[in-house]
Amino acid sequence: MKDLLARLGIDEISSGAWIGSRALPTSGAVVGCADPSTGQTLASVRLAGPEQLEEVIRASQQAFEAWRSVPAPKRGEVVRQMGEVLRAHKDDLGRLVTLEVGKVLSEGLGEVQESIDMADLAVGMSRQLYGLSMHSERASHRMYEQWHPLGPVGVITAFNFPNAVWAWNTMVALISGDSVIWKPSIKASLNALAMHRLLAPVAEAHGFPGLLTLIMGADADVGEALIHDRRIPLISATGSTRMGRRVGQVVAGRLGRCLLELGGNNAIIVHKDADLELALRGIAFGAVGTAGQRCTSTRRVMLHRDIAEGFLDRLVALYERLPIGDPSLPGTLVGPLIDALAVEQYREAIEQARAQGGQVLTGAEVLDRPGFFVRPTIIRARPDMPICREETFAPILYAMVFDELEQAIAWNNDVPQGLSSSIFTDGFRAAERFLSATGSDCGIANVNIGTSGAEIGGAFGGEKETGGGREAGSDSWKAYMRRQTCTLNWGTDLPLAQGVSFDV
Ligand code: UN1
Repeated sequence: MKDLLARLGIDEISSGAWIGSRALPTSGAVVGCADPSTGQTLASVRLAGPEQLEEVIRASQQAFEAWRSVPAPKRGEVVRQMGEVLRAHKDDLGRLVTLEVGKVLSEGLGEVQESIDMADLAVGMSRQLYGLSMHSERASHRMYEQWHPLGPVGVITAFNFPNAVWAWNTMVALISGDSVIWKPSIKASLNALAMHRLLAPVAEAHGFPGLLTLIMGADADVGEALIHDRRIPLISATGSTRMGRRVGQVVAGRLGRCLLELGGNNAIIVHKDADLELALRGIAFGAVGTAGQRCTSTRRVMLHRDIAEGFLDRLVALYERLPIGDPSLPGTLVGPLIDALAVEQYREAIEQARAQGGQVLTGAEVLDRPGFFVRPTIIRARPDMPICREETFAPILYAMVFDELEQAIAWNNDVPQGLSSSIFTDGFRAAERFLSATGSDCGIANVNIGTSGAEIGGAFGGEKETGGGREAGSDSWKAYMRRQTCTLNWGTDLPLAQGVSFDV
């Protein structure tokens, strides 16, 4: 463990503020970063305050002013080199994800792969920042739109994807010509430090030390100052709906832009004609993978009455066989929750579910061992139970039984969140019904695939209280750029649009 941290440049106490490879002196509280499998402190960070943030914003702005004039494909080349650095360190970075946030190793490595994929995708995008051209209504006029760099982007990330969610934003922001200020979750500081210390030197080697900056500090001062700052035209925030609501309100108050990726309450519908083997595996990965701590984790499952009871028995049996334990060991499928607070929230949600009439079918147990391990839980529930409308970041699955597909679709949509959704069916009609305009209201809708584990090529995000943002693939790059509509007159007359005459 010590070797791993040393290889990744993580000291016993690191600064909480970085401009390129330069650590700023900080004087805030020293916060320990713990291994959730043992509760032991791995290393610490001395938090930054508003003064360091000011320095970081200035450096970021300065970097932006030069970087925006670098041709986009050349910016792509810098991002390509970052991808190469990630490839070379994939194993160490994946292990660090496992060590600090408790993902099983295959998921830790998968997360770094997601960042590598983002770098590759962004390199391609850097040659495709296309605009449209339109026909002007005026003779000898041409109209088109083009996309320009936006400015320093504030990227706020959550603990659960401490590597990839930053990459979704940063790789695309960089090829778009923006600089990036990263404010990670304090619960995943070491991952942020490792990524920053590996990739900032790549930008620095090209003459842009302020292109990547990192600030770790308390939400009350550093976080608030960051979202209020008018020099930062875009804040991209991933995390709880409560956090996103605050960010959204503050940024809207200064008429800035927000890209929000917030809570989910994702459901899988298992229709009577489903391939039940696939459904079992899809639900298990969705509900139990990452110990239920993905925004895309499956939280609700709706089973057609014809298959419900037999299917639930099999699901319970599968849950009871799941290997729980040290996430770095091969074979483990369920690692720990992130911290004691998460365990408390798991306990509370189960208590509320019981009080609201839910029946625990399996799980509902905090393991008596060091670290923050809990047993994946299935609760027979009714869709109108208030707890089923909330996102609890833990492996708790609410199971409901439906008679008609219409009912299941209505339940799928009847929650405040709108991130991901799935149906398992071999029926063309049911699948298309689910995907139709009056079907799932979520940003992601899958057939015969679980709710989590999206590929980066698509635009990722959701509706309603999930915040409406779209990140990663497709045309998500547009959020990181400003659109300019240009009309050019190459004639010798000055006709006005809409037939207006103004003869002077
Ligand atoms: C998140 O939990 O914030 O689709 C992101 C998935 C991952 C991303 C999850 N690719 O589950």
